[in-house]
Amino acid sequence: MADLALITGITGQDGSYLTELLLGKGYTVHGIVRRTSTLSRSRLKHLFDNPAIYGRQLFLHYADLDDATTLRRILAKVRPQEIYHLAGQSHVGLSFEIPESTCEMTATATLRLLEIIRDLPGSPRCYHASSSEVFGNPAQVPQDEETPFNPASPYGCAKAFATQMVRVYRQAFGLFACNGITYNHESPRRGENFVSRKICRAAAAIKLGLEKELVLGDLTAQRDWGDARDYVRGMWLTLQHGTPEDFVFATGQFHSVQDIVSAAFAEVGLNPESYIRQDCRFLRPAEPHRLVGNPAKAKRLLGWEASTTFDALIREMTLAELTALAR
Ligand code: G4F
Repeated sequence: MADLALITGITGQDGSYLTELLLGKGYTVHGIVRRTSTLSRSRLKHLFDNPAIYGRQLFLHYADLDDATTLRRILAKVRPQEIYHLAGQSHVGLSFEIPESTCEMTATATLRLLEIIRDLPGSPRCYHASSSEVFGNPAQVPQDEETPFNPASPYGCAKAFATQMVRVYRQAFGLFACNGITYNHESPRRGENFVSRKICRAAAAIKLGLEKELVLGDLTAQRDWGDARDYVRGMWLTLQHGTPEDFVFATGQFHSVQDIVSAAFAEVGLNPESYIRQDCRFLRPAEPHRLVGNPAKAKRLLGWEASTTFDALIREMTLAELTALAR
């Protein structure tokens, strides 16, 4: 029987790359999508437009994460062997504005899904997209799978709850449920309101004379930035491992927002100082510090390693923006 996977959040950056990875491995892929008034599925358009894939190897189902009845019905019908739970409100800054719905979509929805999986026959394997934000302001640098949670945002709290619930359901009910604790991961498909894409897009737009300035928040903020395609490979490897375990996926290296600015503007041959303006609108009420991951366990047990350098990633993203905007 062909491998069968179900992805929540299939239309996002990670969902789209994971879909391509699984289809390439011969999987049949089912995705859960929210009904929206616009068709915001550009990341998967090339697959929907391919009649050899869409409706044959790739299927979509409408459901909201707060609709347990529909989720239960879809999972019972599809009977996936692997479930990748990637959906949720993923913007940390926004979670300070909409904390309740962030907790509903990120924390409670994960618990809801675990409850449904608990009742499913066939014990599907489940990957939960956890986040470095669970560590918030961590007591240790770098962080690993044993580092205590200390979230600094509503989003981080919601992810900490969901991550711990995955652990509880694994221990209490024997589910093959795993957390991938991923650090920031970027690509040309990153959403435009995340800082890496925002900067690369602005550098390209300013170069082409389409925009005049780039308005940012904290330029000194540091993160461990990697390539999203490496991280979806980690998701798949997590569910192929013999035992259900949690893994940290990270590069192990810090870079600042200013480093992204410098790399992107260097790529288009401009001096960023002439174009950058800081605005407190983009500052967050609280900012995590010293978030950098130790991926040693993933390397040892899964053979996983980050394959792209920070500079190569920002270069690729900036060139992709130049190409898209020039079109
Ligand atoms: O790109 P960001 O919005 O990513 P953030 O908040 O670190 O969260 C991302 O990574 C997490 C870890 O994997 C995920 F859990 C989460 O879902 C998401 O994918 O911001 C990065 C840094 C922050 O310190 C922010 O304050 O950039 C700083 N920043 C400075 N100016 C800005 C801006 N961030 C945004 N989005 N926009 C700005 O203008």
